[in-house]
Amino acid sequence: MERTYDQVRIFLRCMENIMLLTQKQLGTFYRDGFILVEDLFDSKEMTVALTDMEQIFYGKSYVEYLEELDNIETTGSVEPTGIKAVAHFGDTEYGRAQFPTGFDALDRLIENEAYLDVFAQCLGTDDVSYCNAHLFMRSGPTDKLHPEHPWQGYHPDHSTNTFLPLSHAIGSFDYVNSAVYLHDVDGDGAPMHVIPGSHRQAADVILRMGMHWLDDIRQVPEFAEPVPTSAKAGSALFYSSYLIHAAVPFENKRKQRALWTLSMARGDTSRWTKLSNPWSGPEQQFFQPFWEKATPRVRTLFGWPELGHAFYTETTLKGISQRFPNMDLSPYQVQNTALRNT
Ligand SMILES: O=C(O)CCC(=O)C(=O)O
Ligand SMILES: [Fe+2]
Repeated sequence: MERTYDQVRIFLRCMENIMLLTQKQLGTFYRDGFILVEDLFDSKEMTVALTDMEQIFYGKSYVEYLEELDNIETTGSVEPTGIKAVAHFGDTEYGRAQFPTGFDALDRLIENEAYLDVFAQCLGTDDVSYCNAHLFMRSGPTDKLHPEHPWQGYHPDHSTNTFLPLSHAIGSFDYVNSAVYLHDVDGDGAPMHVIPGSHRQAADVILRMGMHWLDDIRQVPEFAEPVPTSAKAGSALFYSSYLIHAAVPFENKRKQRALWTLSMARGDTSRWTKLSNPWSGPEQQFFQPFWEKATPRVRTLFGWPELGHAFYTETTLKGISQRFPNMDLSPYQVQNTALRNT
């Protein structure tokens, strides 16, 4: 019911505001699992934001950083001089990459109404919940984020914000990631590569391959060809947290790639979809065995969907047992069967 009401309201807003996605664009987002939307942000705004982002990552402008690098290389000895790698998205010696950074030109990007409207459209609801945002810098001269071969490094980003596995229920249990382009990202500037439609295939492929980071997409014949997400400054990319994608190397190593990124979920999944949960990172070694033994009621205290929740299906239960091999999942199965029989 609620979803239908949301859709009608979004449709009405669509008629008032041309910045919103058309039904056709929204269809593309559902079909492909991603969409690039141009001109959501003003180019002057992007330039100011980029200047601040460069300060945070380099302590100076990128042009000055490159000049310094060139000087090191020409005045250095015969042996290549070691240069410090620039961080991708962690905090740096010059500033904070995690939201809020303390720089208005970066932090206030989240207040763009058209951007938030498109986010709500992609999520299919106005009940939108913040997961995390951060600055994502890739710096050509020192970048090592990409895998060695073009068939490697493919993965979904889903686990950044949840301890639960992927499901088939796209539009309910995935969330939406977004990147705002602070400058043009051309083909030679390491645009992220995405596999159109893979958000629908990901749950099964990950179960079949038994891993979240796929070693070799050539072993997944059902995948479409990866495509680059090149776009102009002021554009934003929106993609499902189930979409399979990878980093590629810079063809032009003098370029940088500066993105402002934000992930948001549907409010009704927000208890188990948000960043910095105590169950990830070093805490996981304690939470995993604890949850494996806990009752479903206690798991729910920590955000797990309650018994009988539509999240629990054959696919997600298999995914849960991959992550929590010692968990007795029979209560979830029994409940599901009981529900199906009523
Ligand atoms: O930067 C890219 O192009 C992709 C990186 C990525 O997928 C990740 O860090 O999760
Ligand atoms: Fe990723």
